[in-house]
Amino acid sequence: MTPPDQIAAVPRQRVSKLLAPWLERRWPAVMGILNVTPDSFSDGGRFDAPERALAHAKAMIAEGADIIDVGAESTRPYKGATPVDEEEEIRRLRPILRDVVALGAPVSIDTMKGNVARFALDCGAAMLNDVWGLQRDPLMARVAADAAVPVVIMHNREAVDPALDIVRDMAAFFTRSLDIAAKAGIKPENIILDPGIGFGKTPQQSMSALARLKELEVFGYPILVGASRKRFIASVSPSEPDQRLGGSLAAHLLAAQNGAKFIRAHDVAATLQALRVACAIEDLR
Ligand code: HH2
Repeated sequence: MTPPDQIAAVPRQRVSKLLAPWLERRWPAVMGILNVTPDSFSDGGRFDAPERALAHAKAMIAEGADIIDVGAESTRPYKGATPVDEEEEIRRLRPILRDVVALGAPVSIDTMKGNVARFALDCGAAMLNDVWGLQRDPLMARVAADAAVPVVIMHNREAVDPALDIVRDMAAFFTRSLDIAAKAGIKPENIILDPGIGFGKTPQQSMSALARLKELEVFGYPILVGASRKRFIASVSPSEPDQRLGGSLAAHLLAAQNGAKFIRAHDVAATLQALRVACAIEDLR
């Protein structure tokens, strides 16, 4: 796949200070998931009490998480989450965010809303993660540009279309997002692309995206993959979300082998161990 003309691959002469050590490392950075929601698909309601949220963040950092990704609105890739307004999202974040930041690991905020992103940055968040790739709220790109922090641009679709070539669809989506980013003044070294496993995709399309991950390299940006506990795993091996560790590890190892530099995962210790062991073996080739 070739990138469309107007977004010729960006050589990263400049590298974000925050991202540089992870981009140079042999195995990907692991982003531990902290959902302070009542309804997330695999852990909804487990960490919405502030003390439990903080304890979970602490545990993930102790397990080696490089980044903590905090989300206060479930995006439920397949079941149709209840959307919440920005006041509710901020109300869920307010009691915990500064305390999570104080633990010392860089914090990313998983939101599609500019005002929530701004609130999180004011609390010390170091990164933005937008599951609508800057295309939902026009304020997001401006907030990201002003703060000059890394931003994850994730592919998403309103509706599933099994007939689509999903990687082609991603190319068109990323072209729009990158155009928005450029116009807002987001620096290329702050951009990370994400195929959005499970979002607006059939299980087959999620697996195609993983199989063809290398095709996204033409854009010239680091890739993040979040396959943790997602439904495509159950399409191969029927299981509930909390029984999908094996499938998550398989998908994340293949993603790492295909160039992913960031892995978003619920199970930090197991994910890091798998990545490091695979890397140690590959080093002996
Ligand atoms: N997946 C989820 C949420 N945010 N962000 C990125 N960049 N990539 C992903 O694949 C991704 C994401 C869905 O997982 P989870 O947070 O566990 O569930 P929920 O959205 O129901 O809270």
